[in-house]
Amino acid sequence: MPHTILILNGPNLNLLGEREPEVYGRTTLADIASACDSRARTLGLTVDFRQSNHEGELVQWVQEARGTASGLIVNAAGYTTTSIALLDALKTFEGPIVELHLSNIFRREPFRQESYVSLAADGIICGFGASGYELALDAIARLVET
Ligand code: CA2
Repeated sequence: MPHTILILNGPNLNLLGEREPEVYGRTTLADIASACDSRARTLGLTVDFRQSNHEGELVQWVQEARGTASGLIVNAAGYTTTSIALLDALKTFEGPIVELHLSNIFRREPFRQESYVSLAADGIICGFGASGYELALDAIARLVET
């Protein structure tokens, strides 16, 4: 059975490609999901790609991932810097976690750098735009094998 990687996207990422293209690019979330599917196939992985604007739903999905997913890739968007609930859920997950951001949060406002997700993540990929998702899959493929 191939490993399943759950890719979680937080609030407003459903608007990717439609607003603020100068910051987040022109690629839509559907484009990213399809690029992830194809990268995952190459790596021998299965992806479960989701987006929610609701904190509780993201928490629920992390809880459900215990026992069904081998690794998590998380772009928690605005909840990155606010959600202790999401951090608590992530800490219960036993597999590897990669934190992901499209933009380089370290070149942006200081409040974007105070990440709760980082406290549960094995590593962070940020600043590579949409291709960061494929880089995150490459990274997690190595982590699930070790
Ligand atoms: O760079 C990232 O991926 C972020 O996680 C994106 C979040 C931001 O709050 C983080 O600091 C960094 C914002 C996601 C909002 O997505 C939009 C997409 C298109 C148009 C407007 C917002």
